[in-house]
Amino acid sequence: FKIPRNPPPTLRHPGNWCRGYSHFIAQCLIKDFEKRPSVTHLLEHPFIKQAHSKVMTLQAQLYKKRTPPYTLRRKTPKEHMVESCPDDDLVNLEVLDEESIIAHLQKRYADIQIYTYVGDILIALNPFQNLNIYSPQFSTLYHGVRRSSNPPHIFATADAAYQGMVTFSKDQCIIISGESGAGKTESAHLIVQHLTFLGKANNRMLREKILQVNPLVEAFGNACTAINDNSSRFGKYLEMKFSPTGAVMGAKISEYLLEKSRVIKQAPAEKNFHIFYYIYAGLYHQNQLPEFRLPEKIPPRYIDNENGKVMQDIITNKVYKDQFKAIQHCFRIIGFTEEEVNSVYRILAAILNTGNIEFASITSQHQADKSEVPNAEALHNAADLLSIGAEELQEALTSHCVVTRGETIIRTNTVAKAADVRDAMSKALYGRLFSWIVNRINSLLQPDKNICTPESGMNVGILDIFGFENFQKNSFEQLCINIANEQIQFYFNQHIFALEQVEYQNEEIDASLVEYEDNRPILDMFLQKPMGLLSLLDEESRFPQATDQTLVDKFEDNLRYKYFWRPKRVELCFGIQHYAGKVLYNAEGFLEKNRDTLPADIMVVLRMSENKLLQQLFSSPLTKTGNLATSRARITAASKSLPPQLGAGRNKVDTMEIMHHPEETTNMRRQTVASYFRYSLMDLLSKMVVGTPHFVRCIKPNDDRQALKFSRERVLIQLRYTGILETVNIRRQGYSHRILFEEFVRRYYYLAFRAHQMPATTKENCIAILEKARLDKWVLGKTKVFLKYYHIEQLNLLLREVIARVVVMQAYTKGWLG
Ligand code: AOV
Ligand code: MG
Repeated sequence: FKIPRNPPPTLRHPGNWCRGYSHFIAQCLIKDFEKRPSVTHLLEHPFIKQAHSKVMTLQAQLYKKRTPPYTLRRKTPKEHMVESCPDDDLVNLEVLDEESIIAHLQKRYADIQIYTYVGDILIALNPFQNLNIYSPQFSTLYHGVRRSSNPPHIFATADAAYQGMVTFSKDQCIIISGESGAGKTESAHLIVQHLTFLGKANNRMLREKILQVNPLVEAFGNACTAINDNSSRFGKYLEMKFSPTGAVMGAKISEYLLEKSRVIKQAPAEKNFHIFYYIYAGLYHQNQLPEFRLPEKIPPRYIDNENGKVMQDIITNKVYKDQFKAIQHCFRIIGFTEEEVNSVYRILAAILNTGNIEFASITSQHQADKSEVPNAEALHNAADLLSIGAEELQEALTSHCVVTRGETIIRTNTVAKAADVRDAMSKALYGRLFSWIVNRINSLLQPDKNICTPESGMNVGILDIFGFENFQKNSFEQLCINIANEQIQFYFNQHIFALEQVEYQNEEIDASLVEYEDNRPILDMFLQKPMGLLSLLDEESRFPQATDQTLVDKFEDNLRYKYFWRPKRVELCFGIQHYAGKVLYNAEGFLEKNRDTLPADIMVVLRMSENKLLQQLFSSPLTKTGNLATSRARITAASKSLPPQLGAGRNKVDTMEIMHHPEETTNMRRQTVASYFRYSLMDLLSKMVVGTPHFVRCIKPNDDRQALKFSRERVLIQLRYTGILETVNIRRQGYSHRILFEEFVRRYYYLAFRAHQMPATTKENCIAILEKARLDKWVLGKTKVFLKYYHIEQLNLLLREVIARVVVMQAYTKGWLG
């Protein structure tokens, strides 16, 4: 075998050649020794033997309860091609119905096999216990090997994304979905962990930094809810940037729709964002509470959801104290300055003090309703922490300017209005602080432009949003969260079912169609303009006289869908039949939450702060997606590749409006949360559609968060609404990969032709390659090769084997193997 002078592009990445080669050679040789008698003797080599025994030990660990573990044995040629433990993939099940799928998953769950494939899709059952299968040794085990060599694992999915990126220089995205508490965020962490392992940069600092991003952002964006103690209250798309050779270079987060209302109020038995408890405990133990004007005995109102009990918890709960340390560590490692961190703490403490400001009525006969702050302590504390004047703050809270016919009139606020203004200010402070932290992380983790330009770099995006929610009482936040999930489900359907079937028809391929539950009508009901639910909400939000009651009436009059209903006797309620189940919403506060206004008076006061960070937060509208022009260009570009309904109404989006935070009051028409939300969804999709998607579907086996408990009903519901059964079907029957003839020849000609002679990109040459690779069940369309999901892996592995031969040859020539 000759090492080619000029290897094809796919082999050119040095990263492919040498990264982890020892382990890799071992795996190649062990797995394929029967095919290569000439190298069998290498198995006796101490170096290979050692690597082999390491692999075996790790596998035995994975299969703790399963017998027999994979053993080294000769495989039949057929087995060799579709080599796998058939149990690992639902597609291999002989009987395909709900009953057998569920029994299968249940059996696996009892064996602590939480992961199962459906073709190229990974199902992850929440184990609700710590499993010993995520150490770096396991990352090594899953690195760059045939997927079927090991049991299904989240690392295998991360690995597939990474290999796809390096081999084909194409962006990838991993979409994690599932209901609240199903394990999305944990999965996202594990993926980041494995990707940082794979993308080993020489720069250890950078890896450290990237690993701190999730914990930091989640301290600010996650909270304890009735369903999940660490529930994500925002959507997160984390892009990990890699150099052309696959070394990790940086990262970027985009955040979506933080549930700001949590800052001022939480449902019973729920909590505020984690960070408030962390800093409270941390400052308490460092005797710094007085410095940040935080009371030691009576907890601030915003975090006191249990009649004062929280204080005891903060003092005694070691977790909070430790988390505070961890957060300080995150800030430091990522590169925030001490001054910045201090400002962040001050703003958080200011928010807590703001919540304690109370108002009393001083209405007299001659005056309109007027309020004052009877106890000035909290007011002064908040003002001091924000470096603004207490007088001005009180003014802005208790009165507002109105400009009519060129004249400025000052109107007083009622007690209720003043309290609303106060809460709006707290929400705005927190929301902007959160965005600022995210932006700051992004600028600190930007790839070095000299090494990795946006053109040459590639990325793997990881989507982890808030899961589908159905509480006792559901409000505006749940509605937005559930619409976002509706959209992700739609994206999944498009990818798995719709686009695939459209292509069969275009290419005149005869393939049976799979029926699936299309949730597009529901999505239309929400997003359509001008008669969708969000548009109606916006319209109603513009009427000053509108009430939540008139809003629900408007919904009822206009939303003529079977997915919408109005229960009798419950005035403010309406129901929606989501893809994932029926949810009853309570419209109380919808209009206010959607308007999300921050009075200009407050804005003016905050802008005058002497605190640099605060000035930044309020001086200019924070742009979330960076430069206006590039953002607009990207959306336009992406929308071309979007199925028409994905960005419902996208052409009408006014980007000027979009770049402002919803609460921003400007001369422009005010941006509502709903319209901002619609834009965010689109922005998110525009990022996702450019990459090759990988899906992880998290499933919650029970509602009690108990290990080893498998509720058949609960799992069945989730399997149904996520369309797993249909997915199994289409993965069995369909062709999930469709590659243009040119592209196919360019990628794989090396398998059938000589390295230096790139053959013509014809159908015949495609056939030659496919036959040489001994694949079966492929089909040729008019312009594309249609492949089953497992073909891609087989082809890539064949390619890798070619590389392996080169590596072994090199090892020989360099004398590494003696
Ligand atoms: P979510 O992200 O899907 O919910 P999480 O990822 O926060 O759910 O998971 C909930 C809890 O399940 C975690 O706090 C862990 O205790 C446990 N868990 C999940 N996956 C694993 C795992 N692989 N190993 C061990 N424990 C796990 V929400 O953010 O609420 O939609 O908005
Ligand atoms: Mg989460």
